[in-house]
Amino acid sequence: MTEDNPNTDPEESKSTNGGSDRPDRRETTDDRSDDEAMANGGTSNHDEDTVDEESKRTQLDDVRENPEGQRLTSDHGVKISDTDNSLKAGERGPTIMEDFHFREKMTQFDHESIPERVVHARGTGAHGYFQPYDDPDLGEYEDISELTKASLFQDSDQKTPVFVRFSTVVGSRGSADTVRDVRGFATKFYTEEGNWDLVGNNIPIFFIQDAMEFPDLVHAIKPEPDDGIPQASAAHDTFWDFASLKPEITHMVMWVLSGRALPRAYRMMQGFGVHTFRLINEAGDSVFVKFHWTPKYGTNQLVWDETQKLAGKNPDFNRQDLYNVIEAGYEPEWELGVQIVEEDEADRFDFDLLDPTKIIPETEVPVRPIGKMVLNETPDNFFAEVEQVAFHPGNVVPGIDFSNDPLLQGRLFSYQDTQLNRFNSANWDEIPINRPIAERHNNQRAGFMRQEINQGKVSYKPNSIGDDHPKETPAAEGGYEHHAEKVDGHKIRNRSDSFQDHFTQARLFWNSMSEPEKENIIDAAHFELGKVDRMEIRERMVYDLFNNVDHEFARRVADGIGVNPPEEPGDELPDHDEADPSLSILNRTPDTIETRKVAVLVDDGFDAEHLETIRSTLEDEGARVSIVSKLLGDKEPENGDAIEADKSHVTTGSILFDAILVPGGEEHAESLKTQGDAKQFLLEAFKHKKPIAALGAGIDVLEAVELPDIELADDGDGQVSEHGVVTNRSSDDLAEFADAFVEAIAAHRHWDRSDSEVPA
Ligand code: HDE
Repeated sequence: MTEDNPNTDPEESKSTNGGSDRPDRRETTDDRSDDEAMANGGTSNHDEDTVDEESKRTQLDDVRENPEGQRLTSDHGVKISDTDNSLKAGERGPTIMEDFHFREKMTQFDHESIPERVVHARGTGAHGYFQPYDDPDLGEYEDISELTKASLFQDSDQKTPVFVRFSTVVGSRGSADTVRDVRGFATKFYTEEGNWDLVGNNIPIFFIQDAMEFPDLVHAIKPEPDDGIPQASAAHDTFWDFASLKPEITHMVMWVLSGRALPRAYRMMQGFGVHTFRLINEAGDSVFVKFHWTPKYGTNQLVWDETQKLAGKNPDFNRQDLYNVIEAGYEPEWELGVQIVEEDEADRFDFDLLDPTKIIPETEVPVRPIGKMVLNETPDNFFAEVEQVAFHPGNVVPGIDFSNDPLLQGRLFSYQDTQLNRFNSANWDEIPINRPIAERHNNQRAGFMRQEINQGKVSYKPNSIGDDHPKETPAAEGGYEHHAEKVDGHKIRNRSDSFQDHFTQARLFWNSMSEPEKENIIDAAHFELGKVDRMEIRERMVYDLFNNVDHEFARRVADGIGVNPPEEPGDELPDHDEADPSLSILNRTPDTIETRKVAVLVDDGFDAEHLETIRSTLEDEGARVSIVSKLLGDKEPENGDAIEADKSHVTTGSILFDAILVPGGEEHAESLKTQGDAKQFLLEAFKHKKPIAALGAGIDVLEAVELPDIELADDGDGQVSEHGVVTNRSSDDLAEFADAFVEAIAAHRHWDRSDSEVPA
């Protein structure tokens, strides 16, 4: 199995077939008859009746290229006899202009890159499908069709293909994955009625309320314009200067300082549509909706020290995780949920549904699960799929519509525009990854890199020559019609009074955090603001923003950044102590260890029975187990067969694992006790709150590193389990021991440890 190491040998995970171990998918489409292709107007290989999970794959198959067993050719199909030497006038002479192969090879290379996304430049993606639940519990609504006519939600037997791209926001394409940042969560649904792009984030709110502020926000948070520093980080003066002058940012800042901005994996984070959208049913009735993605593997975070070390040890940590997990056969899954608010109920909240800096608390409106999304296929080609996928919140299908959220309204312009910059053509929607499986027929023509060959004489409407085709479709037959909302107002450049409360929900978020989460937020503020040079910016953050969220919080932040703690609570401190349990990550850890990574520290002389028994339980539960040793090669146990180490200390580290096991065996334990790397592995895992288990003499290694305030099992104690450290001197009941370890891993992190004196 390949592990999360940047130096992974590609040979480990790929075999033949042009470096790919998947079937040559081109074969499947070659069977398609010409008639079929013609019937689809040459634009799609599917008609509406055949849209299913495979539809998008089959369409992509047409353009896959596989070099296995093939000859090298030019771009124009001419076989090449030598691709190492340019054509020269004499052996040591100058290169000749006529060398078309040299010119083509070099020109193609010179033009290989396209502009990176202005935000969300770094990401990764995967294919999968969405499937509605049969008979979801919709509360007062009988059926999903009462809420929306969108066809992808109607039939629980229908799987709609999706492509999802996850991303960081601030860093450039080559930056590290584990920085403190919001994560993008963008889903393209290839529905039979056209593409729907749900372009969301892993945090349910945003920094600003109006699209007009976006360029300022992004300029403030990106590297500073004079020195281009820092990369992929908010910890610098310009971001906090902007923030300290924009109280509307307070709620988002609380989320960004929390563990939400340090996801353990893309498959372990929630996703949100953020804005209020509309659902529209057949009768044309509208309800407001917020979209939620809830991960099957739970919402889990990394700890700060770990993220910083990962950024060096494996900057591709999240990207590689998603790839490896899917390649290993796991299927990351999310539940799609909706919060529904009737139009005439919209005024009952003490915030504005159109304000993107607000959530609808789950204590007020429940999230109703309506379907699931499964990711089950990695891309074949990073550039063609992940880099070229282009999202646009304006891509909606009948049954889904917009609200007047001024941030959303601005996005409806920006995404189309940014794609023109990235692709240099309005034809970006024809690229295979962006092309719908629904048929396309219109009079939009030509332009750079046009792929379609539009037949016929007419490219205008109305026309009589082509019988007025392609014809419009009335709403009753599936044509998109915008919701006929009544709008009446003066033309003004203003912010609604209903957008002015910036602290009530920031306080709700703070109140909803567990004590360790609160400490994480304070530590994060100490880091972020500790890097701000200008004292007045630090002071404004404490006095004008944090002191209006919680007085004690503001004082604790002030203490760590050289600011005088405020004496009194802020003038705008909300008078409430409400909390919403759904906001705490700690309430979102499911009872499963599927996909978790466990390192077993071994050296010669380990107890093979320990290792094999625990390993088989962990693997039965879906965990991934790696043998880690000082050096690679075979390790001889005191009993049983030798095993091969998967990783050595130089090629891995505790930060790449979720849990650690030290089996028994006298000689092996004695050796581990003398290895600084092994001791560091344990101390660091302990400091990062990870579950640790040791058996027999393996406990001696834990004793040697002196874990503070942890009772370890002694002879006759039986099993001892404390703060996620599970130990047993005896091998009498290994099954019980394995179960206790599984339970400790399922808890993910053990926040109740006192580890401040651990040096790691
Ligand atoms: Fe984006 N955003 N955004 N954004 N956004 C882009 O589009 C923009 C916002 C989000 O994986 C850009 O194709 C404006 C909120 C994701 O390809 C650009 C505003 C949310 C992605 C753009 C916002 C998002 C983007 C850059 C304020 C969560 C990555 C490249 C009005 C609901 C999609 C691109 C991918 C990307 C503009 C705010 C999510 C420039 C103007 C709020 C996940 O068009």
